[in-house]
Amino acid sequence: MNYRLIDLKVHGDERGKLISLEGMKNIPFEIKRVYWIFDTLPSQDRGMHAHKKMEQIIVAMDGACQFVLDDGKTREKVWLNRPDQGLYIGRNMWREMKNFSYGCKLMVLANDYYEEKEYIRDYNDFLKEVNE
Ligand code: T46
Repeated sequence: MNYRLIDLKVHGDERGKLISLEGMKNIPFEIKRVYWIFDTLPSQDRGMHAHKKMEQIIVAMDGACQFVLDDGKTREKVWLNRPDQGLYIGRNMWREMKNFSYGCKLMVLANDYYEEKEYIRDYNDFLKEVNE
């Protein structure tokens, strides 16, 4: 499975906590794009796609959600609910995002610019791609 949870180093003192993300250091790629997801609802799932080349790190800055990750052979579930943990998802991984808490805030770092044609949004097409 081409994903892993990464523990992020926390700089903390009596004033609070700080985490720094740096491309090719604690993030395993050069960061080309940052986006965030907010105003989520438990009844609304997201994702349902894979990426041919995109690598991403997702951090739950606030709240929680569940990722279902699938490489075409195995399906695993991961909870994302800590601002000091990043979920790395590599290429060719089908993802579904479910069980959002109300107003969950996800920050996502990506190794490339947004390009819709790079998405595989049909599960059968994804299975064809990974089994080729
Ligand atoms: C992913 C998960 C974790 C843009 O115009 N630019 C962007 O950079 C992105 C990410 C999206 N969009 C547009 C495309 C759609 O019209 O924003 C709309 C919502 O995107 P989407 O339905 O793909 O959102 P999610 O939450 O299902 O998936 C997103 C990312 O697209 C995806 O790469 O891995 O978050």
